[in-house]
Amino acid sequence: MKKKIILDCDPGIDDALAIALCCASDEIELRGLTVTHGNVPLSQTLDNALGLISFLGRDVEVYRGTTRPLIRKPIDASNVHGNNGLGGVRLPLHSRKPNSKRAVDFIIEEVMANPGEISLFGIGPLTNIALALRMEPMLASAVAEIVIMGGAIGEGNTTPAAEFNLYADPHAARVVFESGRLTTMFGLDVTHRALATAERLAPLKGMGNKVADLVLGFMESYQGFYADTYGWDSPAIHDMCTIAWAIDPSLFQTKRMRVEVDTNEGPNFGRSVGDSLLRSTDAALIDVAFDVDADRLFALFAARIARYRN
Ligand SMILES: [Ca+2]
Repeated sequence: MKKKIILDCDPGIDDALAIALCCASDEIELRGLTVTHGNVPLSQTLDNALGLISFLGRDVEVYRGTTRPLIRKPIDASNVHGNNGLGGVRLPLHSRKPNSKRAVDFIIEEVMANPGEISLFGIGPLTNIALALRMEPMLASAVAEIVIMGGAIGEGNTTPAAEFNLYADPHAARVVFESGRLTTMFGLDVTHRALATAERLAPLKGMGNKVADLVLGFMESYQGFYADTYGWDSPAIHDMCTIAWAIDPSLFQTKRMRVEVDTNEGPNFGRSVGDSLLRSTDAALIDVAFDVDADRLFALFAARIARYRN
């Protein structure tokens, strides 16, 4: 049976890879893209989502989400993703418009109309999902699962303690972690093991399709940040891990942990604190991904990108 997904995103280079994989995979029924502020401001993430769906030639509705976090001051990651959120790579002009329904209303209506069937995948700051959980108290019991790219049990990337998606809205993340429906977390512990090396990207070269060429353009621009920050030859493709897992969970190893989000302002603001010994009985009990068969993940990705036709 197909997994029915609402993808809440902030494209974002790695979001773009996740969307491209999602739209080429018949294991997934993408019910809609809801867009949030995040890597760049909402006006840009929304336009990127619309431009990507148009470029991929898919008939998926895009919903406008929140422009700001719940409480904290807005931040972005344009230092990683460039001012346009796509590493300066330009998508062709498009005429797509967002659906007139708000993202939070769409999430609530779609989940409540299909109880137990819809998975919410959050691959940006979790503001939209948190607001939906607060607006509709029955949402948590009606959603099939919530899966996120976010957090880090180990070191963060935006601060030493915090990963970007959680740091960009720690209060929203806390609402999601405390909802009882977060099942699986793909944090830096695993996404930093999914690096787009030259060998893993090689099948995309000469594929002769425009989506493969777009991905290679993204990776080239993305590479600079990883070289400058970490001294790595290859960038991480964070968000794409969630969709790869939805297609083939055997790519990943997970560990059941209790995890909570620190919302105290200070050095641990936005940190996801993991407890592998399950001592903190109030914290969310979730599966934390910590390893991936990255060669097989990229083989899957390349095979799916090959399905696009110019
Ligand atoms: Ca993202």
